[in-house]
Amino acid sequence: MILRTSLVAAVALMTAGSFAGSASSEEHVVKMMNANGKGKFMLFEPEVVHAKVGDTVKFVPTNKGHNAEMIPDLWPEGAAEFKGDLNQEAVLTIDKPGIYGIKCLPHYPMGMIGAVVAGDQTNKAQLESYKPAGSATKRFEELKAKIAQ
Ligand SMILES: [Cu+2]
Repeated sequence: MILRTSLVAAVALMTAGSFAGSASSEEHVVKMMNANGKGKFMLFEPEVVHAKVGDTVKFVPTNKGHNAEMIPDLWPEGAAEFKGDLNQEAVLTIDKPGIYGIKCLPHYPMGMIGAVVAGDQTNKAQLESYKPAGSATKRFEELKAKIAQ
């Protein structure tokens, strides 16, 4: 009798997660998703992150086909530019107070936008002047309500 034993090799990927930073700075995580199970498709979850200067926001490709990059018309003056690659994690460092508009390039016309708000909303006027594309308009109205909270 031959006993067949299938060995499953479990490979644990250990990530060295010790980011150098002050003890008070936080890392926020935003998922890039195809659906949230509540009738919303192509989204950042959460859509709005309330952070503080010095924090980081990590955008994680929970589903494929997404990226995270800056909305140039909704970006704090002097803040570093930000553009994540498709299907890749991208980490935004909050170096200035203000409102950071984020979009997924492929799904921007479907309304895949988000925002990070940190400290004083120095560029609040951009919330009024920014004109999103296509059906991003509806999402942007929701976004504004969440930014105001
Ligand atoms: Cu997307």
